[in-house]
Amino acid sequence: MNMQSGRTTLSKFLIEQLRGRDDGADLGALLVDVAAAVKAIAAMTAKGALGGVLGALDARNVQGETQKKLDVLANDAIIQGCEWGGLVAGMASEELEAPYAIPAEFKRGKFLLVFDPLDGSSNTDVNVSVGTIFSVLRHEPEAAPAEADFLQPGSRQVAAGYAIYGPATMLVLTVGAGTHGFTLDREVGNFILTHPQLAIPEDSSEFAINTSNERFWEPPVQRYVCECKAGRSGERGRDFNMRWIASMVAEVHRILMRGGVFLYPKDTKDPGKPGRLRLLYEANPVALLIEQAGGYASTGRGRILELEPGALHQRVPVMLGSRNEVARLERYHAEHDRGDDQPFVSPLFNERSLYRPEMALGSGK
Ligand code: AFP
Repeated sequence: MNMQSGRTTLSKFLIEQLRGRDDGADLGALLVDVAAAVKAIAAMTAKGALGGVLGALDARNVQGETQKKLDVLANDAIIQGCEWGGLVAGMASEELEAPYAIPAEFKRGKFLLVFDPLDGSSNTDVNVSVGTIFSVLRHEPEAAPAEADFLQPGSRQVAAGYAIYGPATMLVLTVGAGTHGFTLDREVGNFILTHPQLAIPEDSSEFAINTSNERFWEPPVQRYVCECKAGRSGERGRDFNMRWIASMVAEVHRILMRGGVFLYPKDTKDPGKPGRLRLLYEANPVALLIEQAGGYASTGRGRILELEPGALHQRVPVMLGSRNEVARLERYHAEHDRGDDQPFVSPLFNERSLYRPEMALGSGK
């Protein structure tokens, strides 16, 4: 397969990568439709305040989160770009409580498209990189899909990807044969292959987590982060760097470019939530991209891609990136669950502080 970085367009790449697959032509056509919607979203985000699309709506989405104007516009761009081509049987979005049924005027296809139209949207008003995350599943039956048809484990994705609207707009995707990055040539309007076959280093000294939640984390996460902060003076014997952009797509992109680990663990701040990130349209697609690039994606207690979804907007704990760092996190969780870990008390709970483990582990106050 002749893939020239800097020359190969997305369409040519998909023709080559999907040649010979029984669903190849339709899958490629769907990804081209998604890429077209991404270009429309890129144009909207690039206008910033000049486009009149910043700010929040007086509305909340199914997650109970304030909806940004761009959340809705990005959602509509994907729906309108992908509903008519006879390639999808149905769609599901972070912004829609129930799955989107393809209007009767359009033919249904054999794929389900699941997406977060604008991840990191709390950053749009402060001009920080945001993204679109998408996942493609199969739906063979002729009948319109029910919600249960979307509840497939991430290992059954036939494609996954994200767009990152940063200084450059990039599309990063996998069709099951590696993870590859494309950069939008704005003058021509083409996505050009610039980062073929991305590979994540097995080791890293860079972690990303919202440390303001530290007192609410489970002990194995507190232990891991505490050791990273202790640097060369502690267990790890080397210094670590920390990043937090509050836009998962940007964190994942950095990890695909240079390694690292991203954590959004479950915390006791809201005991009813097993995590912040949604399984079907955030965790699963990025988990596939990370693992296709040689990394690993876990809940801390198991591989994300093997989870059987129980609900469309289900949340999960997410720890992903450099394989050896995520394996260490799983080991810490296993030791904790077996009661083998030393009674780890984070420095947060030392004699001088107001916090005691019984406060943090139980009530979360
Ligand atoms: P928004 O889309 O509501 O901005 O949430 C983004 C996100 O789901 C993920 O992209 C970030 O990593 C995470 O939330 C940021 O969470 P914090 O607000 O706790 O930093």
